[in-house]
Amino acid sequence: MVTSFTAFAQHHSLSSEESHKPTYIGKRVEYDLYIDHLKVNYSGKERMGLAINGSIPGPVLHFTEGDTAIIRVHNKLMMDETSIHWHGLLLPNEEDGVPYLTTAPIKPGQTHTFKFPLIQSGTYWYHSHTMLQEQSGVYGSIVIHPHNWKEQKEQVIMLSDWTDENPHEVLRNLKRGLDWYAIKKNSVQSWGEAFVKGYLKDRAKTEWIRMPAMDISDVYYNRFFINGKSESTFADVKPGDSLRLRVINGSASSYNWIQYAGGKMKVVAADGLPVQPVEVDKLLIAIAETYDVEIKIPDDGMAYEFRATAQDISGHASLYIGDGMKMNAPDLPKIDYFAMMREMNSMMGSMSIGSMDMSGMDMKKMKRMDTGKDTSMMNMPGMDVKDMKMDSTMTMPNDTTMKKMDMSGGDMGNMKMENPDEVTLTYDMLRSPRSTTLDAKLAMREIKLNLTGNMIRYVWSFDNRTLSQSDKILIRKGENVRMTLVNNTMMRHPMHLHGHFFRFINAQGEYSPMKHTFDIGPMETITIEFYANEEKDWFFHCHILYHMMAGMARVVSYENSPANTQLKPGDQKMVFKEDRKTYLWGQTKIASDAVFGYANLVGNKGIFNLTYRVSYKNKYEVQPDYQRFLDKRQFLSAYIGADIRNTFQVTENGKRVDRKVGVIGVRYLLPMFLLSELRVDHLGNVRFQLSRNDIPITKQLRLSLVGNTDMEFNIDFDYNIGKRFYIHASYDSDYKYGTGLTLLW
Ligand SMILES: [Cu+2]
Repeated sequence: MVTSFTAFAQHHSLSSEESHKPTYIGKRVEYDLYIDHLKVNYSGKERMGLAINGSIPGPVLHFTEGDTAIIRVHNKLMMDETSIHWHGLLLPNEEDGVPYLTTAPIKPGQTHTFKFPLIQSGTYWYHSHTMLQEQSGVYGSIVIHPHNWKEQKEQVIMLSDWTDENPHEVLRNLKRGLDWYAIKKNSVQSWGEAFVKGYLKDRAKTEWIRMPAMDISDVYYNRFFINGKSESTFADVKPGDSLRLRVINGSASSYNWIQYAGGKMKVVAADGLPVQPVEVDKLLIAIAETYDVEIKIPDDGMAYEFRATAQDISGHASLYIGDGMKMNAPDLPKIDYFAMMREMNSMMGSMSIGSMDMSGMDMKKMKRMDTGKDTSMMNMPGMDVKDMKMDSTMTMPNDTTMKKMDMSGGDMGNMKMENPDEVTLTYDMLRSPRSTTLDAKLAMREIKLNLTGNMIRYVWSFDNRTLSQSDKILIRKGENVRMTLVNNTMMRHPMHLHGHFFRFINAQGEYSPMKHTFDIGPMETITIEFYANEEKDWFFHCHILYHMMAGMARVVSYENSPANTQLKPGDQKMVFKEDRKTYLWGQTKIASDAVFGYANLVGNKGIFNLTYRVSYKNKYEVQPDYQRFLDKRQFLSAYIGADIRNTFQVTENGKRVDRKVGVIGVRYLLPMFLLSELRVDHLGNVRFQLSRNDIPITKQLRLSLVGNTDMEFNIDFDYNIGKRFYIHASYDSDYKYGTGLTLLW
């Protein structure tokens, strides 16, 4: 521990006297945390959440630097094990709280005692690292005051997102590509809307490159919270007071825009550590980051709003500071999704269309687009320039100052709200008070990782491998590590390294800030560096809970480490199994002509498909197959199955056209999401088929088409009337017209 402490003090923000203080000088500070089920009602519907000591979020844990924390975590859950990870804290590996990786899982009814010295100060948080428990409420904040803390009024601001759905259901819905979230958020980007708004060509372009309609975030949330409430008041202030807000983004998958209606916010710390103060009007806080900001309470006695808005502007939470008349922060403009789409296309304009896709984007090609940047990008409504930044190697001037410039200044109608002098925090404004350079005499280990993902199948990964498909990243104690991350996806990812602070290399050079979590935008390259002064295994992952669970994680492992004393042999296999879940879903149509639909059992590499149709005239058909993906992008697959049908149809020469055949074939996803399929049955009959599912004609209307060389075809319309329900109408070459109800299950 002393090694870590010294290294930490040397490189970071602790003063030199502090760094010589022994580690265990403080008090023993004890907490008991009881994790239990809790009935909640946030949106008019009663739901089961998970709480710590009966509340969401859990209690604020207060410490002073140098204290020893003794925290007993009691699992009161009926069936499920749990865990607590201390996010951003430097502590012995076994205390890090990642179940099966560093720490034993806490079984139902068990108590686990954590004990570790606090060798740092600042704003941190804690949360369950078991499955999706964090989304249900298992999180809370940590405040560690420095020794020389000058008494100052302060308040913790814990941000979070809440869904009425079971989080496992959310993940399954993301995997299957459920329309409902986009419909609720108005981000469908239908062909009809594209036509009306003049974006038809842009819509076609994105489909041509097999890119699904982009959204800023994946999930639809019922509520956003500050300290567990959508709206609340903090009245313990007087005009003229200065107040330190310790802002923590404990959301499962929501970045947040932060605004304060009463004036500027002075950013004084990032991820717990002090930074050179900088005054801003607005900042985007990534998931799992923390910022300390100081505000001044205006003299007029009004209650000014501190607001946290989800980055996709689908909702916000408010804390009114003061008890006077309420003064609101300005609404942020809605996202202009089509403008975003056009900008994305223009970035890709110079690339050979068709060779591009979401997952396997070729960075060499991307780099050639350096010059593709023009000023229209700067003025683009609905765009965040950082989102558009292609690569850090881009040669445009002022690249760095643009990095996080906020262009989400949306539709023109709202422009009056925009203040040209408004300052939005960028990473490049974060400056460490001290030099953070590493000891140049040490060897530097270079690690390169591409962030990759398959949006269509919702598989997230590094270098196209999920956690379960990958090995540990090996490093050695005593060396420097430089990680270069290239985001090849069209989404932001908040990356978190456990147990370490790293230099986040930015425009401040030698004074680059120390962080434990950083945001990486679409197509962006980020470099971090740290002195490897630990031992054993540490988790490194995207902090979007659903991305982590879908595979976007690695284990950073110190070679030649002593054995972990908390784990049983084979425990770590559990960690590597996390993303290997299979999902079952399907669709059933109850129509005037027949009952039909499909069922899918889906894994990372393959799918069991079953399609079936049973008519009321005793006709039936059923086609089971197993399909295995063959390429990185998962466009190409091979399958083996059967085709059994009994339609009692007779051809002109009196032959029944029924079949009972075994089939093998290949499927390939063509541009425009046209699924082509070539198969041969065991009698030697060859069939070629083209299909396209779920073309969004309007926000709620979907069209699906199938046709094949056996002269069979089907046209199918579905009109959305609820999360899992559509009204259905179709014409089929065999079954003719039909209408009814579609149910997704
Ligand atoms: Cu992610």
